[in-house]
Parts: sequence; structure tokens; C-alpha cells
Amino acid sequence: MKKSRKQEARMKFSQPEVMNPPRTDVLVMTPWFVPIVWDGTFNINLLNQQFKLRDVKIGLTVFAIKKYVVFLQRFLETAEKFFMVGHKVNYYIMTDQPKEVPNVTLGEGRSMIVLKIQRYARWQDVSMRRMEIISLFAKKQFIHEVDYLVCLDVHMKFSDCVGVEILSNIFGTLHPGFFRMQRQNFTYERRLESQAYIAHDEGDFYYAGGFLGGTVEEVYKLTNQYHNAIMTDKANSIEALWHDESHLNKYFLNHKPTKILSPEYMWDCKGEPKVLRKRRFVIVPKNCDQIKN
Ligand code: 2GW
Repeated sequence: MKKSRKQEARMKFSQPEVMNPPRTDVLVMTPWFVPIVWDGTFNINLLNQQFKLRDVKIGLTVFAIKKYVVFLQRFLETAEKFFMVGHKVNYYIMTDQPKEVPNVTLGEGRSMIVLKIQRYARWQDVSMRRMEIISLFAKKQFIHEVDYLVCLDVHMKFSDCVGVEILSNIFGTLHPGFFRMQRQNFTYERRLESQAYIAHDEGDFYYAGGFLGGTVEEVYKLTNQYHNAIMTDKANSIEALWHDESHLNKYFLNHKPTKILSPEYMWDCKGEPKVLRKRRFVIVPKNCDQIKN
């Protein structure tokens, strides 16, 4: 026992240098003092050690409804290679066609749970109802099985490591199309009648709908609140411009995330900005005619 503690204390990490910050080309801290995660700002070995000591278990939720089941194979195969390697992971696959879920070999400590869910006719509802479904399962199942939830789009692939550096109470991701823009140009919902309304002189960042997460408790609060907002809009016959993404942006305006992921974690492969040293999770182009109904 004594020996292992000694060994632990001897694990060597390079010293963080106050006068020599690793990144000076991008914002790494928000005005409410939470980190923005960019390559170079963290030491993954150090973080892995900390999270291992807590023996954390991570749940990944992903929806594959109708034709989107075709994206599952690549999504899961690349996740096995790059997502939370060395940690305990539950994949929660929410689908209307459990038989179409591919059989992917999983590493040790990793499981797949297929949850059959109803298919909605309108694609806007497929996207928006994800929030309701996550909130329901968070309360009745996920809370008993995992510590954190990571909620992702399926038309994506991992192409570099995504590890415990992303975990925090509640986190969002900078949308790749907007991280260099002024807030007036964000595609927030601008109609006052919608619950997702944000004024032109408000808003911190434009967050992507396809990558968010946090502790199960916090993700429950978020999904439950934004499902309620979506339902209020429905009752008032209004639908926010970017559906669930608009409501997510409103939620994060009032409940600031406790960590923010850079566009390394949601990249659309448009251009090659110097600040993007890694492309960890990238959008797989969908042939709209074939995939969307
Ligand atoms: C969605 C739109 C139109 C036709 C089909 C679908 C669809 C989506 C579907 O038939 N089946 C399905 O499983 N989905 C799930 O929703 C799937 O997990 C997919 O990755 C996710 C988002 O799909 P989609 O096509 O809306 O992607 P984007 O790139 O337009 O999504 C952004 O904007 C959305 C709101 O409109 C969401 O916020 C999304 O998270 C964003 O990335």
C-alpha cells in the first residue's frame, strides 16, 4: 500500500508555467471562469489518473432513427478507437430499429444498451424529441448506471481522442460555423414569442446541438427544461429556427456551462484554421436526398 502511494507521488508531469501559457492564440477561459478545451491546454495522463481514482462511468447517448441507422457502424467503430479509452463506457443507442444496430466488438468495461423508441413522422420532431427521451431515461435508468452523460449526433465519426478532459457538471461545444463570429450574426431564435428568444445584444457563444453533456443530474435538468420550452412553443404554434439547438443556446445563456469544448470536438471539415490542431469528432456528410425524408 505504502509502495503504491509512493509510486503515485512519483508520477512525473511537466510543470505548468505561469509565465508561459501553452495557448495564446485562442480564448481558453470564459468571463465566468470556466475552461474552453483546446489541444495543448491539458495533460491527459494527469486527468486520466484523477478520473480513474474516482472510477467514473460514462454514458454516451446517440439517436439513430429511420435512415440514420446507417451511420451507427462507423460511429461506434471509431468511438471504440477514440472515445474515453481506458474508462468504463455504456453506449445507449436509441433507435426505432433495434435489429439494424450493428454488432461492434467492444473493449473491456464497455457495453452497449439498445433502447427502442418511437419514430416521429416529422424530422423536426425526431431532432427535438431527443431531449424529452434523454430526460425520461436519465431519471429512470441512466442515473443508476453512469456518472456522466455525453449526448452526441450520429452522423459523425471520431478521428482523434475524446477523453475525460471534456467532463464537467454541464458542458457544451462551440459550433464550428460560428466560433469566429460576432453575436449579432449568430443564428439564435430572434422572435420574441419563442421560449428560445435571444436579443441581438445578448449571448456568449453559439453552441452546437450535436455535442453536449454533464453529470446525469445536470443533463436531466437541461433536457427537461428544454423539452418544456419546446412544448410551450408548440402550444403557441411556434417552432424555433434551429429546433433543439436554439433552445440549447437559450438554456446556456441563463445557465452557463461549467466547461466548453472547442470546435475540435465538432468539426465540419470546412477550411483548415490554424487554431484547430486536432479534429477529434467530425461531421460525416449526409447525402440529404437519401438520408432525409
Ligand atoms: C433529422 C433531420 C432531417 C431528417 C432526418 C433527421 C434525423 C435525425 C433522422 O431521421 N434520424 C435521426 O436519428 N436523427 C438524429 O438527429 C441523429 O442522431 C442525427 O445525428 C441528429 C441530428 O440530425 P440532423 O440531420 O438534424 O443534423 P444537423 O446537422 O442538421 O443537426 C444540427 O441541428 C439540429 C437541429 O435542427 C440538432 O440540434 C443537431 O444536434 C445539430 O447538430
